[in-house]
Amino acid sequence: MATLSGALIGCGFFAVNQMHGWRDIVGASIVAICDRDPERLKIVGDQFGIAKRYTDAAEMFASEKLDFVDIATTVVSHRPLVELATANRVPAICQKPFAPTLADAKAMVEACIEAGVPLMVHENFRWQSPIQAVRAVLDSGEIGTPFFGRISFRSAYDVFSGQPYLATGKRFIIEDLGIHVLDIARFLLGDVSTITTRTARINPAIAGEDVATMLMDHDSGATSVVDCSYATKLATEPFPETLIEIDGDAGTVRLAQGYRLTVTGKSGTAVSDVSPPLLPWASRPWHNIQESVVAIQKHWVECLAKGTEPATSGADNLKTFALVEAAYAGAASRQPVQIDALL
Ligand code: NAD
Ligand code: 89Y
Repeated sequence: MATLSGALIGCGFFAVNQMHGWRDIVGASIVAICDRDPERLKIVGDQFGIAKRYTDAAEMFASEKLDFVDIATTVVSHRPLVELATANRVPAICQKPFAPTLADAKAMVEACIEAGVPLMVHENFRWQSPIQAVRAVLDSGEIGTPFFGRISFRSAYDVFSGQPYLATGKRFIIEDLGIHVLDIARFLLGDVSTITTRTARINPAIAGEDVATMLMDHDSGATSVVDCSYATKLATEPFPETLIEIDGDAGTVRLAQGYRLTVTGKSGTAVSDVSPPLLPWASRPWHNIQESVVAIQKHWVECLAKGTEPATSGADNLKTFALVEAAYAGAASRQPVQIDALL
């Protein structure tokens, strides 16, 4: 397989994981990087030995012959950068949250479809190996047909020191973290018809909500609760583990803190350790997320090679993003929100 030439835009806090990921992947390599901040450009360029460096993305597209671009900037720049990639006919990966609004996200998907340019949202949480292990249990039929799920992320980890912008936005936990947990709910239980949401802000030092509880009806008939908090102090800090409970008509699956998977089903009860591997460049507790970065980037390279649609394509991610918009609307109105009406 020929090696794909990629470029990365946005050399900030999280992009370093993506750069490590690209270094681990056969079949793709990063040939150029871009950041409007020369200091970040130098840090990442020097760390990963990338000579071609740009402070302007348009200039990079004009100068480089690229097979794909990996957009790792924060949300406000996602639409202009995806549109720039599309105008240059370069397949694009875009970090989450996909866009500031669902209308922007739809326009981005439309632009890529019209230009015939592949687009994947870097929605990596469903690629975490413990989450994939839960999905494999469901696929095995061991617990039968799911009728209930709880997908839970509760922590008091200080995410603000690494990502200070998270403390200042009017929206916080649903847009930043809940988006992943909602996507996991879709991944495990299927698409959603209705969502009911309650939010709270417990930490007085931040602008947005840091607690969200969402009740969802899935098209399959299952009901789920997605609950997220960055205001939950626990004896052992679980960051960044997503805990999962799914009840099926033939059994149950539980992903508990410490990556302990318990399956009770047609063949009895089995307990296993589904801890993610600690990659050589990774560091605890982020290793779970870091491994999923490699997995989703590998998936992208495979999809480009085969000409198939990525699991978290732009079009797919509209359904996750609609849940985010619906959650905020429903938290404000205190009414259930129908998802189909938004799509
Ligand atoms: P950051 O602020 O540390 O880095 C963003 C970088 O992009 C900055 O260096 C900035 O100068 C650069 N930039 C912004 N606009 C640009 C433009 N138009 N052209 C060139 N460079 C530009 O942010 P971060 O914490 O690394 O987050 C980046 C994105 O990654 C966010 O959307 C965040 O939600 C997401 N993120 C995802 C995960 C995950 O697990 N998927 C985890 C953390 C962060
Ligand atoms: O930005 C968030 C994400 O995507 O994963 C965890 C995080 O870094 C903080 O909530």
